[in-house]
This record gives sequence, structure tokens and C-alpha cells, in this order.
Amino acid sequence: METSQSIGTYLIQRLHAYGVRHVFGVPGDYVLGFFQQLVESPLQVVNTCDEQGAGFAADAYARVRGLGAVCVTYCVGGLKVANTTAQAFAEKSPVVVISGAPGTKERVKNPLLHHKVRHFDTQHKVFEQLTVASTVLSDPETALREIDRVLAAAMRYRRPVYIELPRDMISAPGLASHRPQEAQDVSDPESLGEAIREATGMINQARQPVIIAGIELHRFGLQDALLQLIEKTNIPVAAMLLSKSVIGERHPRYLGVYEGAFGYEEVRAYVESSDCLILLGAIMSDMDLGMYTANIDQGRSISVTSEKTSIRHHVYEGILLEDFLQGLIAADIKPREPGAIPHPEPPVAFSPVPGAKITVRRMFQRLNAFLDDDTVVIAEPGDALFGSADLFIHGHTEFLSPAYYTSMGFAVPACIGAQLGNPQRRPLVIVGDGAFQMTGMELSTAVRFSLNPIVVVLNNSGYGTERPMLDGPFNDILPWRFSRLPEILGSGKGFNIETEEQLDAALQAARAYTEGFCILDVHLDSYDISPALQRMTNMLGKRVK
Ligand SMILES: Cc1ncc(C[n+]2csc(CCOP(=O)(O)OP(=O)(O)O)c2C)c(N)n1
Ligand SMILES: [Mg+2]
Repeated sequence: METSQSIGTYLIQRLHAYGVRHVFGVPGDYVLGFFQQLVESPLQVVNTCDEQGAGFAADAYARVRGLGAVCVTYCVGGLKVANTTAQAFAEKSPVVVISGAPGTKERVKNPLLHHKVRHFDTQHKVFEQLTVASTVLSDPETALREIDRVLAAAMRYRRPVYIELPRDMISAPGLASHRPQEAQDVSDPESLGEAIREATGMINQARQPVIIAGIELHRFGLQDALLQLIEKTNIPVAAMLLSKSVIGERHPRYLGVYEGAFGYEEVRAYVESSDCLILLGAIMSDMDLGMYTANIDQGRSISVTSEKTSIRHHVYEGILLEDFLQGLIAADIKPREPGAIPHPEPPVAFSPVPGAKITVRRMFQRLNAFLDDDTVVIAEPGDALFGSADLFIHGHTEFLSPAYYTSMGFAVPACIGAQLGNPQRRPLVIVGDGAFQMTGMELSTAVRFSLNPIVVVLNNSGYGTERPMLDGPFNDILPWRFSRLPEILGSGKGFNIETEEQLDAALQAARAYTEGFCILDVHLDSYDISPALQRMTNMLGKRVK
């Protein structure tokens, strides 16, 4: 006779099969049974200070590892990860949201059970809007199949999914005869063949083809395939802000970050003078396209994402991004002469000017010289992100930032997910003082789990990004003594930084100290912003007034 597995343990087994080793979350009575199952499983529970921290950590984990999971209790926890799940949806990061819920038997007669908002399905309805697939596991007959369906959707679309576990279902046996199903999508061979032929012809006839490598290449693990295509054809490649580090930035065919009028003029001019743009997995957001100052003509473009393939104005159905990329690698594309192209300036050795007060520009120069092969940079929205666009990232997927959805509060919790997801990389977190005040106390979780991020706080006394658009007391915040957090957390090293020399010394000390986190409180003038942010706020300011 076949033995049946419980619904909860089956979910754990499937997450494990997809490479998940850590689950981030905060328990509550509706989900405690599942936490117990997790503790007894090969997955490690990483309980954070707050659910939002867990949600961002799971998102970062998914970005570096391919799939992440967050586990919370009903509504009070679940609704706190609505924002982080929205970000994962918008930026195509596959996070499995697992929420406990009142048991199916507790729901009869519609009692007012604690944490209920309006109806028992209110939370599920919210998450239907924020995920690519969702399910409430209320029927043991279908529960295991539902788990397979929802996880397959997360992998197919690289977007979040929602699984609600009524508490009386956690240990309930699923169907004994069930076998795991992993839906394997395939491209339509004729459609793919025709698209590759049209693309090959267009590329071969082009004077100056350029690849724009988008975020989906990270999400589908296609960074090496991209490299193969570039090395075979010598076609130059630009990244976007969201996809930055899709290719190691020292590669000789790398142009830099293309972001319309916000980026470097040479990159913009080179990309926009191309007669054949090959957009691979790109999200065309205002942030990535310099508030739509970018000039991309569909009539000169080949554009392929997990959702749509178009070549000039022809649309092809049924093509997977990975198959298209492999098709291009195999196609008869004639290699180009590797002529001169724009290329980002490599960092120069930094010599601190004695006594000089630190500025945003000099801080980023110093950070640039600090990066090495083992660093993953996590940049928070704000000037941390805009200034980081110029950092020279060594390896692929060593730069993480929510550059499209731009929710503050991502970077510190993200370093927990990023370092647990890939322990070979030490996180360098670049975060504004305002954003740090939202989720920075998750450093507590980093300490508990023996992580050692280096956190650089851009302390400009408030919401610097907003000041040039419209200033007022709403952009001011209470000054915190960030460098004294090690006293509160009982671990780590803090540095108070006013000058170039102090920054230099602190970074050297941080490199040498690997036993715990380091926090660098970098005091900047309230109105000192990076040149990239200056260009952007000039444009945005015109819209809010
Ligand atoms: C969750 C969230 N709330 C509000 C905003 C709007 N917002 C964008 S930038 C910014 C200020 C960020 O301040 P800080 O983190 O100190 O970085 P700085 O702008 O000073 O570099 C705000 C409030 C946002 N992006 N995300
Ligand atoms: Mg600030």
C-alpha cells in the first residue's frame, strides 16, 4: 500500500527539489504547525524581526538562487508582505508566499476569528492581484496537485505565487497516488525557426547591431548563454539599471548601462544609432528608459521576453526566451570585427585627500575601488541606487536593486537573503538613512544567522532624493547614531565618517573584519547628490510642481 504524505511536508519536499534551502518568515498560531514541519525538515527557518524583512529577504534569495520562500501567519503577517510580493511581481522575482489561515472546519458559520479582515478569503483575493498563481489548500484530494501547479507557474513566469494553508490541512494526508509534476513548456518549433531566420537575416544585414540585456536573463539563469552569444558574434552589449551585472562589467564588449538621457551620453548615442537592437528579456520601464527619454524604434528591434517575441512589427507566438537565445547562438550569425566601442571607466586607485570632507561623488569612487570578485552590491532606491549605476561590477549577478518598483526598505533585509542564497559573496549594502530607518533593524537577523554584510549608510539627514523635486519638513528625519548599532545588537563594528580619510580607513578595517557586520555612517551634505540623480530630479521636479 502507498503511504501518503502530509500536505505540509509535500510542500517542503517540492521547495527543496527546486533548490530552496531557507524559508524566511515570522510564525503565528495559524501557521505554527508548518513551522514545526520546517524545523524538522532540511530547510532552515530564518525568522526575521518583521514580515516585510522576510519578504525582501526571500525576494533577494530568489534573485540569486532561482526561487525564494516566505512564510507568514494570516493577514497580520500576510498583508505585511503584500508590498514585497508586489515588488517581486513587478520585477519578476519568483517568491513563494506561504500563509497559514484558519482551519476549514473553523470557518463554518463565519465566526469572527482573530486576524480576519472582512471575509475568510480577503487575503487570498489581495494576493490574486500580486501573484501569477495562487491557491488555498482546502481539499486534500487536490492539494498536492495544486502545489505542483502553483510552483510550476512561479518557475515558468519567474513571478511570485501564493499558497494558503488552512491550519487543519498542514498535517492532513494528501493523495497517496500523487507523483510530482513539473510542467515542461516547449517552444513551437516552426514559430521559433522562422523567428530565428528573420532575426539572423536582420542581424547579418545590420551595420551596427547592439544587444540590450534585460532582467529576465538573470531570472532565467541565462547569463552564460548571453556571454556565449557575445563571444561568438562580438556584438556589443548594454545592460539596463534593473539588469545591471547581467554580464561582468569588465567584459570588452560591454558598453555600460543604457538608460536614455540619465546614462552616459556615449552609451546612449551608440545604442540609439544602432540599426538593429536585440532586446533580450528587457522590461521597458520609465526608470530603465530614463523617464522615456530613450529612443527605441520597434521597426529596428528584435525583442524577446518570456511573454512576447517581436521582430520589427512581426509578433511570434509560443517562443521561450531560453530557446530563442540558444537558437541565436546556434544560428549562422557572422562575427563582427571587435572594433572600438564605449566602455565604462575602470576604477582608479583612490587616494584620500587629507582633511577633505566626504562627498557623494568621492564616496562612490572609493566604493568602486573597494569592489572585488567576492562582493555582491545591494543598492537601495534613492541616491544609493543612482550613484551605484556607475559602480564597476566584477561578476554577473553581483548587483541587486529594485530599480523599477523602487520600494524603500529592500537593501538591508535583502542582504540576508543574498548571503544565505550565495555564501560565497559578501554583501556591500548601500542604503539611505531614510530607508535604513524603515527596515535596517533587520541587521539583528543578520547577526543571529552569523552573516557579515558591510552596510554603508548615506546619511544626508533625510529624503535627499525628494528635496530637489519639492522640499519641506516632510523630508526631514530624526538623526540616528547608526555607528552605535553594534552596541544594541551586541555584535559588529560601527564607523562614523566625515572625511575621505575616515572612509578609506573604515573600508580597510571592514575588509579585515569578517566576523560580523560593519556599519559605516557616512555624513553627507543634505543637498549633495550624484550627477545621475541631479539629471533625474530636474526632470521629475517639473512633474510634481
Ligand atoms: C516604501 C517607499 N516609500 C516612499 C518612497 C518614496 N521615496 C522615494 S526616494 C525617498 C527618499 C529616500 O530617502 P533615503 O533613503 O534617505 O535616501 P536619499 O534619497 O536621501 O538618498 C522616498 C521617500 C519609496 N520609494 N518607497
Ligand atoms: Mg537620505
